This record gives sequence, C-alpha cells and structure tokens, in this order.
Amino acid sequence: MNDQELKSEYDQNGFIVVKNFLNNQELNDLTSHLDHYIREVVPGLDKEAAFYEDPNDPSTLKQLNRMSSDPFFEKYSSHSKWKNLAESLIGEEAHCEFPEWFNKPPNTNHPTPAHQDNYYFNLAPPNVLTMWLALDNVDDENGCLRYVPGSHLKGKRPHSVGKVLGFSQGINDFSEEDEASEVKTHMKPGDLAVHHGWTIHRAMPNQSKTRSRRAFAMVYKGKSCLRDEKLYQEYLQQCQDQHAELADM
Ligand SMILES: O=C(O)CCC(=O)C(=O)O
Repeated sequence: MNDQELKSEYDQNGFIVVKNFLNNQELNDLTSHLDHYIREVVPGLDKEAAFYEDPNDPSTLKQLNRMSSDPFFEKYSSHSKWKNLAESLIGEEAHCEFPEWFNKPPNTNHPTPAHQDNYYFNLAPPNVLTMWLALDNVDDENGCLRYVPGSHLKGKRPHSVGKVLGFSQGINDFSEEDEASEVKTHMKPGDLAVHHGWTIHRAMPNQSKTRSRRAFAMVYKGKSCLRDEKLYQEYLQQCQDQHAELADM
C-alpha cells in the first residue's frame, strides 16, 4: 500500500497495520539498543520511568516511559521512516517526545484496559497517533492489540481510574457492541500498528507460560496540537493517586 492508501484506511478505521515496517537489519539495530538499555540503564531508573509487574523481580519489567534520556532513543524519535509515515497520516508536521516500551511478560496476568490515548494526552485538535512496533510474534494467546474500528470518529468516551499500573484509566462504558466490532491485530516482529488518539483499543493478558509480548512505541503529535492544561493536570493527579494506592496494596 502506498502512503495515500494507508492514510485513507487510517482516516476510515482509526488504525492501520504495516507488515514488515522495519527490515531485519533495522529491527536488529533497534533490538540490540533496547537490550543494552534494559541491561545497563533500566536498573538505575526511578519507579516513574520503569514499571515492574513485581518490583522485586527484574524479569517482570512491563513498561518503560520517557526513553529519550538515552542518546540513541532521543535521536531515534526523529527517525525519518517513522516521522514521515506519522506526518503523512496526521497531515501536518509532527514530533515525538519520547519512545516507550511495553511488555506483557509470560506468566503474568495484566490486561491493557480499553482506553483512548488522547484521554491521557488531552490534545486539541486530536492530531496525535501512536506507532506500536511488535518485537515478538503477537497473537490471541500473548495479548495482541484489539481496535474498535471507526471509534476515533466518535470522540471522547468516559474513563475511570483502574488498577493497571501504566494505564491509569479505562473506558467505563465499553459495550458488547464495541467488543463485537473489535479487530485483533496479529503481528510479527518488525510489523507496525498505528492508531489515532481517539481510537479505542485494549489487549488481553498474556496467557502464554513461555512467550513475552514486547513492543516499542512512539507517539507523534501534530504541530497544531495544544494541550488542555487543566484536564492534563487532573490526569497527572489521578496517575499519582493510582500509584500511591497500588503501592499500599
Ligand atoms: O501494549 C499494550 O498493551 C498497550 C499499548 C497502548 O495502549 C498504546 O500504545 O497506546
């Protein structure tokens, strides 16, 4: 598919999947830097930047936020292959503040609640998207992403604070109708899913005993996006409250 066809699918469904977005060499380059970062840098990060399923077990690392403190990843966020696709889909100049990394380690039981990313970002106009690159084979068993097609055209849905660290809020009126229309994205390492800031998505827990479900992600925001500071500060407060509550459990 060319960029125009991808954009037309993105505009209609609110998400696209690009098979083999990275070739083997590009993927190896990225994964070797990720391995190095996880081995050398992550052990020294504070608990806002690295989330563990079990804080006493490093093998349960599940999420890395704000990876731009590392020179490789700071530069990677303006990688032309990613930025060009993001700008073509958004329709204007866009930039990424920091890369992120998501995992569902084997033998863990955390779902990704149904949510809309722009509920967290609070940007208007909502010219924002998330690019999510599979680093493992991703399928029903290990918790593939599930999208509600067209949901980006229907605006914001109500969310409430939940108990999944890293996903402070989930949609509280997720319906049977939403579930019936969901599309599951089965992916291979190097495949890319891209979703709009209002697209409803979620993922089931990883039910595999042996396979992880790792992904590298970058959020691109259009030049014209402005953040609603009041709503954003409320969101940050809710994250802090959730962290305090989970620490007490
Ligand atoms: O990796 C996941 O399960 C969720 C990722 C996600 O919600 C996102 O990148 O917007």
